[in-house]
Amino acid sequence: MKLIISIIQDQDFHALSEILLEKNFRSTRLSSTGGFLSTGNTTLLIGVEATRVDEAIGLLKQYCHARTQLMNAGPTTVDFLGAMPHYPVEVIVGGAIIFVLDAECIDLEQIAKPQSENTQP
Ligand code: 2BA
Repeated sequence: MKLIISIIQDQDFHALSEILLEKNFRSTRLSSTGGFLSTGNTTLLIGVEATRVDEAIGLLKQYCHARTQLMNAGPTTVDFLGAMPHYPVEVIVGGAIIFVLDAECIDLEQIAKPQSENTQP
């Protein structure tokens, strides 16, 4: 089993989650924040059989798009003298950042006995 961790832009989540459901992939969405831009993004956890990793990555590539985002560059030495305003810099974000990890899945729901069978007589 593999665990795909993918960081995507919030705007791509809706269409991607629909196709993942349609293709019978299970996923969990985490709200996350990029370390560089400090803006919100989405981290998806997708547990999948090793044989379906390529298919899942194909969907991520197809449904997650690169976009440009403007960020204000930090102050320069000249800024401190009040001579130059901050200037916007274009940053290309996405499509999807993808990590694939080996994983074991322990489904407690399936191995635990029902509550009534565990109670003392
Ligand atoms: P952020 O860290 O907010 O980065 C947003 C975009 O800023 C990045 O897009 C990249 O184009 C640029 N960027 C990031 N760090 C930079 C730096 N030190 N210098 C110049 N430009 C920089 P993506 O590469 O598509 O990344 C999108 C988001 O995916 C990132 O948001 C971060 O949340 C995550 N990410 C990317 N690479 C990662 C990694 N190696 N490990 C963990 N998370 C990662």
